[in-house]
Amino acid sequence: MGAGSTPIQTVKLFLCGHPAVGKTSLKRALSKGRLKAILPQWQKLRHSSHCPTPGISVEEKHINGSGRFCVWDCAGQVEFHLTHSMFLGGDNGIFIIVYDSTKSEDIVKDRISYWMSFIKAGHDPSKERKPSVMLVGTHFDQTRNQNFAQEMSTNILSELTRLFGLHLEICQETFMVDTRRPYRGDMINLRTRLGQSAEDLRGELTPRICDKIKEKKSSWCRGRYPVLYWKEIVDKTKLIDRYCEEDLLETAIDHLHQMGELHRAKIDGDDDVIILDPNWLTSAIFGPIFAKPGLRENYNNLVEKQLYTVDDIAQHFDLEDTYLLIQLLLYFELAQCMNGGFLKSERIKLTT
Ligand SMILES: Nc1nc2c(ncn2[C@@H]2O[C@H](COP(=O)(O)OP(=O)(O)O)[C@@H](O)[C@H]2O)c(=O)[nH]1
Ligand SMILES: [Mg+2]
Repeated sequence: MGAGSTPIQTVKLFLCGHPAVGKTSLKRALSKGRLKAILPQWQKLRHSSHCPTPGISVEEKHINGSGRFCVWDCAGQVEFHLTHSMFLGGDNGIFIIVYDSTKSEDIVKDRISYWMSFIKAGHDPSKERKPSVMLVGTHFDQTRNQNFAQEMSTNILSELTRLFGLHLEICQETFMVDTRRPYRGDMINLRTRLGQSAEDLRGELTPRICDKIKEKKSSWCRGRYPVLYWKEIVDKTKLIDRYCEEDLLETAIDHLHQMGELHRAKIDGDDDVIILDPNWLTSAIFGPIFAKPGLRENYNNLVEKQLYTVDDIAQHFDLEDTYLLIQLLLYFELAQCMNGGFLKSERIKLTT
């Protein structure tokens, strides 16, 4: 790549774990600046109640002392695990598996090994780099005996390293935190360690055009969706760099896909679809469709049906291009068309 390339600046950070263990709280704590952490607004947030994340929320965050990250906060609810598996691939991310350290050793071990299997399954073994995994125990402030909790986490770490060490690069430190205190105890070690792991990834090179695409992509869209077909992205890129050949663009888009900046869906027999904002897809589309009733309250959801018509879907999402949405649902294997097409009379089954 040489002169046309720059080092990776933003590293992908996945927060995985069961519901209500403290993933979103950890994200907030990590991205909190030292000063802000003592302001009254933050003190209020510290006592916030649990509000489940639908789908995956993707946000770019600066973590004090560790650099820039694209943080993927994954919903813990089982119904979302299918969609997670499509995004969790990639060999250039760091995975933090969050667990509640007040739970019993058996429960914690079971849950962590569930997520490790999940990460392992999503990884392409032909890739040289193993996924980096760190374990973070939350609610440390609420454990009855902190020495006991610490010992438990060390045991679990060594047992799971024996089981998964061949496939995952598991950090050999344990981090026991109270997410409501962003600069206490192991939160500081966690930032440092995260910074070191990210540094290894930041050394890699990406084509320079990636930065320009990243800068522009929020202004690119198809109607109201942050989505383009391949042909459209070729045209748009020519406008920002007329010398950018299509094969360099291929490399750039694959890089941005790997980084989680966008998602390239290779559609059989049709032009590829580039989702410029993966957050839109997971939180605005998949989240509301696949959330269970308890999580759905905040959304104007689809009435539960066995089969949906194209009109049901069009009305629900108020989308001008229902065809594209259905194409994406089919691509992610989240829907099946019963008549095999996109006719008005089509009946669609959602894989909920
Ligand atoms: N005491 C204590 N409460 C926590 C801690 N981490 C999270 N919580 C609380 O646990 C609940 C669930 O946290 P949340 O971040 O929403 O969990 P998520 O579903 O994994 O994203 C919230 O009420 C948090 O305030 C912690 O380390 N200590
Ligand atoms: Mg959450």
